[in-house]
Amino acid sequence: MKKRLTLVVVFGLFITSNAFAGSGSAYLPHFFSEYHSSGQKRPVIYLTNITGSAVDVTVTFFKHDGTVLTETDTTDNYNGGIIRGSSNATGYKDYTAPTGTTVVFTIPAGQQSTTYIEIGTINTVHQGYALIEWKQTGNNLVALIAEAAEYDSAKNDRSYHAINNGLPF
Ligand SMILES: [Ca+2]
Repeated sequence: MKKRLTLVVVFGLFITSNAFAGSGSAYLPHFFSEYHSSGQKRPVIYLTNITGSAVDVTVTFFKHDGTVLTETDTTDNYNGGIIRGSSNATGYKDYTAPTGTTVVFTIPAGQQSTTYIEIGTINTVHQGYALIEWKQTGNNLVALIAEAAEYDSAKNDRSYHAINNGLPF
């Protein structure tokens, strides 16, 4: 009887820990980045944490051939290399991001962070799609709202596209 009770308690703890861990994901259907003699096109993803606590984020850019776009700079620099971000993201890792991902970082409660591709090699193009994933301790069903932009330096202009139809995920 005592052994059965112990099993019930352990199983109950397992269920509880899973029930209070939030996660979600959304796709950016397409990105295009280019660096040529007359300027560059730079894809930007704006992610806003709409919850009251920090959210851990992973962004993976898949190239058109299905391989993962990874940082060429050999440091976790949010302001250098081809993968970039904003200074308010904590725990920023692009060079040492887990295998199979492009960049990981944490967005503080209520804040907005950006991540973008800035190619530094002339006549280089990357295009494909991106997967945005988040996780958080707590029971929030949604945590982020997101929008993407394509910045065109030749026109000094941006075009914006809502991710997940602008709905929280
Ligand atoms: Ca970088």
